[in-house]
Amino acid sequence: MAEYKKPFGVKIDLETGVIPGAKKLVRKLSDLKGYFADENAYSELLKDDPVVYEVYAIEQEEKDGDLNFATTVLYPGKVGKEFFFTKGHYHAKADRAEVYYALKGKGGMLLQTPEGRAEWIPMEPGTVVYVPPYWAHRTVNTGNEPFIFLALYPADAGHDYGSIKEKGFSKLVIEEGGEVRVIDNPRWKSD
Ligand code: S6P
Ligand code: ZN
Repeated sequence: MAEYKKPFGVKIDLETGVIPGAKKLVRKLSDLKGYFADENAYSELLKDDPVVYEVYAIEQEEKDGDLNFATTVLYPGKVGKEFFFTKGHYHAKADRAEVYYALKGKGGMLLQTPEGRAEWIPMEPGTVVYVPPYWAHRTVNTGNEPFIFLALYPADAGHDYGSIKEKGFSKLVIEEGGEVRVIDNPRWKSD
């Protein structure tokens, strides 16, 4: 017989992104060593070691069929010309998809196949992004206030950070002349 969990509702604070009762994770600049293109700018900013993003997650046991959800509060800032971003990951179960819903601020999502084919999707409050199976995904704050969004993902998706940590994305999201630009990553090498 099925085991019935108790349904529940929670209210996301739409100003701060906080989900009451959620597990909180904090990522500071020091947790993102090697991720940004401009290493001198990174070292300089590391003296302050700002918080880059926080995640509030309500997660279930890693079982097929169940769902997790989490908000992310991605702070505004840049390392050199490159906007603050989340680490980015594939799912450990690579065929697991995900949906994002933007709540506050301005940003976008960089997605990439393992071969390095990239897509950039701008996001503002109300934007829903479908992350298909097999695509790595990273969010980027291109605005001046916290960029807050909700993510819904299978409970058994897991995270695979390794390849993005090593190789990054094939594109960088930078500010140039007051504009948001998506450019080729000069350090990107396909296998
Ligand atoms: C989980 C989902 C998000 C991210 C969060 C932080 O599948 O995609 O909740 O975990 O935005 O990003 P990252 O890349 O550090 O996990
Ligand atoms: Zn994910």
